[in-house]
This record gives sequence, C-alpha cells and structure tokens, in this order.
Amino acid sequence: MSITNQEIARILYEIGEYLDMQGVAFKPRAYEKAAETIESLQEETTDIYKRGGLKAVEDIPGVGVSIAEKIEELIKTGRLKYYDGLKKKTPVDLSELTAVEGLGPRKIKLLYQKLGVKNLKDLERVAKTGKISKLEGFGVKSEENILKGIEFVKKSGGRFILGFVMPEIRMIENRLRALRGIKRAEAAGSVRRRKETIGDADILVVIESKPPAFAKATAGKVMDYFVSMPEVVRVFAHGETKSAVKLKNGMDVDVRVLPEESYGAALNYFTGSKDHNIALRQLAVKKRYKLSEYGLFDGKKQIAGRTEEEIYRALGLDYIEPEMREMTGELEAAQKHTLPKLIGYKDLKGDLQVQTKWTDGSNSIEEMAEAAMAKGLEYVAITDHTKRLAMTGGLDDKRIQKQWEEIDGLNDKWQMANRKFRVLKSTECDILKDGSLDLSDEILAKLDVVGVSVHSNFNLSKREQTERVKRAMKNPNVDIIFHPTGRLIQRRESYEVDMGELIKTAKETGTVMEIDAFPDRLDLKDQHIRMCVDLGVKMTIDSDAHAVNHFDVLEFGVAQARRGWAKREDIINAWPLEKMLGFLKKW
Ligand code: DGT
Ligand code: CA
Ligand code: CA
Ligand code: ZN
Repeated sequence: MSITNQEIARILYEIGEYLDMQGVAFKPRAYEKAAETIESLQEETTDIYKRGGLKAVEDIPGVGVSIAEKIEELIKTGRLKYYDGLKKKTPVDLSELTAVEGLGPRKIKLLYQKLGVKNLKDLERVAKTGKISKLEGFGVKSEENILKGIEFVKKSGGRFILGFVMPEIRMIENRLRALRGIKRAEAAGSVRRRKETIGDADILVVIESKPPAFAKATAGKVMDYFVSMPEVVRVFAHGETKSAVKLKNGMDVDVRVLPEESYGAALNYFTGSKDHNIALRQLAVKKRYKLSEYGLFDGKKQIAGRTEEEIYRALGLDYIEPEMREMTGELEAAQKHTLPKLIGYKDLKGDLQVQTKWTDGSNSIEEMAEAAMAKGLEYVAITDHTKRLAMTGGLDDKRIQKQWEEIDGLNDKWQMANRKFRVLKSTECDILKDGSLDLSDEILAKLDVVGVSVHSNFNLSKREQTERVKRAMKNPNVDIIFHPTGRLIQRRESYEVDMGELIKTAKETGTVMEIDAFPDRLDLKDQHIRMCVDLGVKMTIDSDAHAVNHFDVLEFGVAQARRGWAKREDIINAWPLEKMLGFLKKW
C-alpha cells in the first residue's frame, strides 16, 4: 500500500519545523510550501510518480529537485533517511509541542536550549514554576498562554478530527470489503455517529457464515490481513474474531468479525453512544426482553437483530439515525413518531463560501466552479476576503468590481452553452471591531449574497463581541454570518460571544447562520444548530473551500447539520437557486 498525500505533507511540514528550529534560512518555508501544495493535490502523488517518475513529481508546483527526490524515497521505501536523521538530532517531541497554541519551532528551540524542554510534561513543569516568564522574549502573559494551551491539548488529547482521518478509515473499509468471503465492512462507534473528533475507529465485518469451517478460515484471514496492513505500527490484539492495532498516524483501530444474524444488534451496540445503548437496554427490559450485541431476545428466542431497524421496531421506536444517538431527546421523539427527517448527504445544491486565487485560494473562479459542478452542485458564491485581511490580499470596493467582470463573463459563457450553473457575486466581508463592515454599503447592496465574519479582535469582552456581531447582522445588506463562533477544533477556542443572543437576533433580522463544513471548524456546533432549528433560523452548509478538492468536506457539514437535527427545509443551500435567492431578498 502506498503513502498518501496527507502523510507526505505531514513529513514535509515536520522537516520544515526541524530546519526552522536549527535556524536554517529559506528552506523551512520551501518545505512548508511543498507540503501545502501536496496536501491539496487532487491526484495522489504516488500515482503521479507511477505515471511520470521523478520528473512528474518535480513538475508539481512548489516542489523542487531536492524535495522531489525525498518524495521519491518516501514512495519507494516508505521511509526518509534525511527526516529520520533530523528527528534523531533533535530529541524534542515537535509534534507534541507544536500542538500548543503559540509555540512555533523557534520558541521550542529556545525552551529546549535554555530549560531543557523536550515534551509536553517538561513544558508544563517549567511553566508552572514560572521559569518561562523569565526567559527573554517570553514574559508572564505568554507563560499564561502556554499553560492555557497545555490544558487545551490535554483536553483534546489523543483524539482525531474525523474529516482528516476519514479517508484512511474508508480505505481500510474498502480493502476489507475486497477480501474473499466478506459481506460487509463498516466503521461503527463515533465514526458512524459522525462526531467532530474520534477516539478510535471500530470496524465491524460480516462474513459468510457457512460452512462453519470456511467462516472460521475467513475470519482468520481477515485478522491476519488487518494486523499486517502497511500502516500498522503496533498490534495490541490479534484474536480469532477481534483485533486491535495502532496506525502510523497514531490512531487506534479495532476490527470485529460477526455473523450475519446478529449484524444489526452488533452495529447498534458498537455504534453507541454508550448512553443511548444503556437507555435502549432499559427499554428492552421494560418489555421483558433482553438486548445485547448478539440480538434482541425474548427468553432464549431471538426476535430481532439482523438489522437495526427491526430492533428499534421491536422496541416500539421509529428508526433513529446514528447522528442522533446522543441522548438529547431522540428516544422520546422516536416513541412519539416526531423524529425529524434529516437533511440527506446528497441534498446540497450550492455552496455559499468559496475562496479563489483572487485572495488566498489556490484556484481560479472557473476551476472552482468546474469542481463544484463535478460534485453535482448548481451554484457557488465566490466569497473572497476583504482588505482588512491584508495578508490574503483582501479585496476593496474597486477590486471586487473587477472580479464581477470575470464572474459575468463565466455566467454568460455557461448560459450560452446551456449549462445550468451560476456563480454568485459574494464576499467574506470582515466585521470590523465596532461591528461596521469592510466594504461600503453601496457595494454590498450590489452583491447576490453577503457573508460576513470575525477575523480579528478575538479578545473583546463577551458583551462587546456580541454587540459587534449583532450590529453586523442588523445591516440590511448582510445575509450570512460565516463560522459564527470562530473556533478551530483542537487549536483555538471560540471567542467569547453569546450564541443564544446571536441566534435570537438572527431570527429577528432574517440572518442566515453558517455551518462551516471544514473538518477543523464545524462551526456552528451541533447544539447551536439545534437552537436554530428550534427557533426556525435558517442555515447554510458551506465548504469554505480554498482549493478544488475541498468540496469534499461538504459531507462533514451535512453530518454536523444532522447531529443538530436539521432538515432540508432548514438549510438554504439545499434549496434550488431561485428559492434561495428569493429568501435572501425577502430579508
Ligand atoms: P470514541 O472512540 O471515544 O470517539 O467514542 P465511541 O463512541 O466510538 O466509543 P468506544 O470506541 O469506546 O466504543 C464503541 C461503542 O461501543 C460505543 O459507542 C458504545 C459501545 N460501548 C463501549 N463501551 C460500552 C459500555 O460499557 N456499555 C455499553 N452499553 N456500550 C458500550
Ligand atoms: Ca470509537
Ligand atoms: Ca473502540
Ligand atoms: Zn473566514
């Protein structure tokens, strides 16, 4: 099995960090750039290499000869001597330490040289004794921030962002499915419930159960295959029907082989959540049944268990989608037949947050539009940043009008060719500190869709921050609040803001709240989505794409919406274009 783009990128990033620590000039940035490109490539680098050899790898933008050769070594041998050497030379656990917010390679180097900090434990010890604040370039404030950062890392510790590991989980599922005698292979647990982050992946496999000797041999083969996959770095268990391993990326994966008769019951049990399971069992007991991972039993007789549906039915419940199994009222609703029909994974018709080369995206408007079409979408809003975000080359009143010419040209072209696709004129306009906006009202009034967001002054008081966003919502030109809480999963907490009050204001002003689908944003959170659903506040699910392959993240936004019990009617970009625009116009 071959090394993925994500793995290559991670190694290149780390090399950049090691070189940066050594104070090497320019090179770190070169590695970082190469990593960024590879991360967002559509094609696997291994395939590029297979097709065109070293030369083709060199042709990847931002990849020079020397980096291309390193990539070749990684593809051919799965290792890189240069990287191993760097790692050995610096006894510091970089990946652990760079996880602390505000700690870059340079600071880590200082902390190592002056205080001998090698890992998170060392860091916490010296921070608590006040030694860091006495170092040049650090101070009391940064020591406080480091301690806060450590707390944050510990809280999120050992968990993986679902959207980032999903490709690897799917790859394992697919490989297992391809083995002989296997009927199904599916990840249960928090993966199936589509939690934002997962502790480990729990994969269930169903094999043909007859004849028994064949079943036993098949199970054995599955186990042998699973523990010897190339990504496996540790084997915790290697049993007849159950195994557990750790992968290169640090993630643990379990696999269990099951007979078909109890697949539904096992899927239900291992999907969880644990509290949902416990409540189901109690319901079963009330009916004088017994529910286990093997089935639903009346005495010795199995009355359900082949599918999840039949278990729920036998317990007097409507089927509950995995994303709702978190004990937030789903059992009561299933009993009363009032569960919502959730938005489906194929329901989106458009995407209302897309960045392009005009600012910090990697592709042109046309390339992004073509990629969206290939995904089956019918419209996208182009939402490049505004001038306050100077580092992205944000647009001002003048340049955004230039962009409109390009958009008009594209729309005309597609109309002539009878292609049903529309690019909408839009913006991700900065909300300034006082709640005013970074483009003039005159320009905003001419856009098809106006999205606004907070990118600065994260440390205002809760009152000030809430008033700031509310003021933006009250601007009649504003349609959508993008990534409303501003959090980055495992990296940055939300700024202080009263979400209840914002959602109420959205109700009054007809403002749409965004569910940013990027895997480390998922912003709104599920409980906020639920508040919007309950109040009738409309939402949009956007990719926040910065490159053509980023439209793939939309499914994680849909998953988040489902975790917040949202229906198609709640999500404006699941509506046809005219209806969506009509709604925005009305408000
Ligand atoms: P994670 O891995 O921390 O993201 O969360 P889960 O939900 O995947 O939890 P995990 O991997 O510990 O276990 C998988 C499922 O197995 C869990 O969702 C429900 C079920 N399960 C695990 N332990 C128990 C238990 O003690 N009682 C019951 N009823 N179910 C359990
Ligand atoms: Ca799990
Ligand atoms: Ca597990
Ligand atoms: Zn943004």
